[in-house]
Amino acid sequence: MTINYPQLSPDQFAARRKRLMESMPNGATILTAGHSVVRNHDVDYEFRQKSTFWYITGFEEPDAVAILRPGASEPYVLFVNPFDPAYEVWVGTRAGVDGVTEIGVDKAFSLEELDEKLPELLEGIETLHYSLGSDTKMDELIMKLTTNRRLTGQRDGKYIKEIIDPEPPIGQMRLIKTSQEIKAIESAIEVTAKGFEAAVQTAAPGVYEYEVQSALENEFRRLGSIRNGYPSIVASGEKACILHYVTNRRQMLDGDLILIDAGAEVHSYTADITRTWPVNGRFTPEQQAVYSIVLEAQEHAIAEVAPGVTIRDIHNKALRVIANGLVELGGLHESVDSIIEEGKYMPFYMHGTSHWLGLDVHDTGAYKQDDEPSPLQEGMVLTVEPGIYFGHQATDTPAHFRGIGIRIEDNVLVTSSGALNLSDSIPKYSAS
Ligand SMILES: [Mn+2]
Repeated sequence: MTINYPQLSPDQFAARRKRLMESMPNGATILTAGHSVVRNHDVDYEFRQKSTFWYITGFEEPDAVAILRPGASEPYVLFVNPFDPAYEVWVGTRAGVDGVTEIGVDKAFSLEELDEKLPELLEGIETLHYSLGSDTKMDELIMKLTTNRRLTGQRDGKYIKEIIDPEPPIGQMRLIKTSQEIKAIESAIEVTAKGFEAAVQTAAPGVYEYEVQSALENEFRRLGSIRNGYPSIVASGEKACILHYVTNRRQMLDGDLILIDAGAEVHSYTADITRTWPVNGRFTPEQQAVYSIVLEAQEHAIAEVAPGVTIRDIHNKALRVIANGLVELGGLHESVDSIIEEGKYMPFYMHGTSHWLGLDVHDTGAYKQDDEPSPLQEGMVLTVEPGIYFGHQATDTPAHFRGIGIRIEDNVLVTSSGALNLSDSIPKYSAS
């Protein structure tokens, strides 16, 4: 059973390029694709396109270079790996120069022509929108171009006056999701939900974490998610206190909790879901007490999400419940206000409550504007994921809480009037 999730339509990408060119009308924008990376000997890591490049081009192949020149007769130029009969036999098909004209490119070239064509395409242009340092080969070409233009500029008066990083403004564009993007995220969450169902079925005392990971990700693949949005965290017992634990090799014991933080990727958009539950189906009183606090913190934080509210407001809601809970549990002894003001909760809750979600699990887009937290707007998608961890760093923990790590995470869409928890249907253990 494969679910057919709607692809983003080509006009989405065309609209993004139009917006990009309208917002950067002077000069040219240069965006580079990712490159294959060697894993070992002659084996590469699985390639996944750079998110920003994909966002603007929708092109999945490595090494490509996109040049956007507002006002030019051929504003959208794409350099791609050429058709290669040997590659076709060994690896598979490539779009090639002819193939990409079908995806809205005004003019395509082979990458073999990049060195020669780049100065021609940028002739007379004095402003470059390019992320210096993002691509070694392109960095060199830009340096060479800048140097040459400084010399020829003596004759024609034109030189590269400025190089502006386009990544932050594109990041701001990526923050507000269209209905098609929201649909892709919802599809990713739908697949992730099925994965968690299988994981709950599989987790039990004696089972290894990787077996649960296998059940989870088997559902992802079976339902058409070709890859994860990030490596699955399948952490049992005290491993749950390691925030980005991906070793996933421990054998689960009776009485353990298991924490899974995972997300299927659908059309390059990812879910980011965390659930924590007892592997034998029953909380100990200590686990129950901690879990109840985290769940309450999460409910308070989700209820806070609305246009105009900031991620700091959401974090503060969660923090207050957690600080209060840590006092009740006996982990901390000061007043809730001083725990928050002096950051005494940090050994137990050392991460933020929310981050942006989209093409990247920690999606781009600024969290602050002019030193103030950015107010949420309709169309933003963020996580809400409080946790409490009694790991090695929490030295004053009462002994019976040692090794307990709990996080609960949902993906929330900001709507015109409030918020929609997109992952509400993924079951949570209730607090009582
Ligand atoms: Mn997250």
